[in-house]
Amino acid sequence: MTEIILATNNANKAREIKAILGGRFEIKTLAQAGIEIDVEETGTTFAENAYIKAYEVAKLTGKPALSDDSGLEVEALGGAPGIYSARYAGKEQNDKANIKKLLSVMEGEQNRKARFVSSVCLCYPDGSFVSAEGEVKGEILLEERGTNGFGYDPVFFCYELGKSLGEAESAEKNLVSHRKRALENLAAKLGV
Ligand code: ITT
Repeated sequence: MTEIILATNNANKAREIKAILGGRFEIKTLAQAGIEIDVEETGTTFAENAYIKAYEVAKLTGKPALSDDSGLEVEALGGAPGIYSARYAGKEQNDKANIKKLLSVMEGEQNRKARFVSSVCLCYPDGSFVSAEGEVKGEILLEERGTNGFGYDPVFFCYELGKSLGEAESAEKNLVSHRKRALENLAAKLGV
């Protein structure tokens, strides 16, 4: 199996990516590769940021690196928080504060349609890459439901599951999630 390094500092993402692709690649985290790095996300799209993160780690390790840049797009907010999802309530990444801000900004809003987007990128040390995207549609709830998952999962009602992603077991989430779809699209392009 090809060894790839996961270019993420988000342990929840790493867990999900391993559950989805673990049988198809030998996956190592940054820590397992002995690397400490926090790449600045200077891109203007999910795809650009995914490439920036994966290329940096591929260059450093000399091995193929896989990244995920993802976020929540809320229709009534013109797609916000989008690429700023992790830092919506400020630079210190904090899921609780992000949810609190989102619920307050959405107070009284009737249109609660939203989607999660994931852009994944497998980049090689020479800078060549394969990338793919996935999405899952739903609505922003009025309050948190469930404690599973991470990020905005407790306030995202997933149409396909008929429950919030905070109420879904990880195996259920991994059947329909934006990340699952992006990774399967990537795997199809790679023929694995
Ligand atoms: P890395 O850049 O190190 O991978 P990060 O958490 O900073 O970690 P992103 O910049 O891609 O990653 O931000 C993703 C944010 O979008 C994440 O922190 C959540 O707030 C939100 N998000 C993405 N996927 C999610 C999911 O499956 N469930 C809930 N929230 C999610």
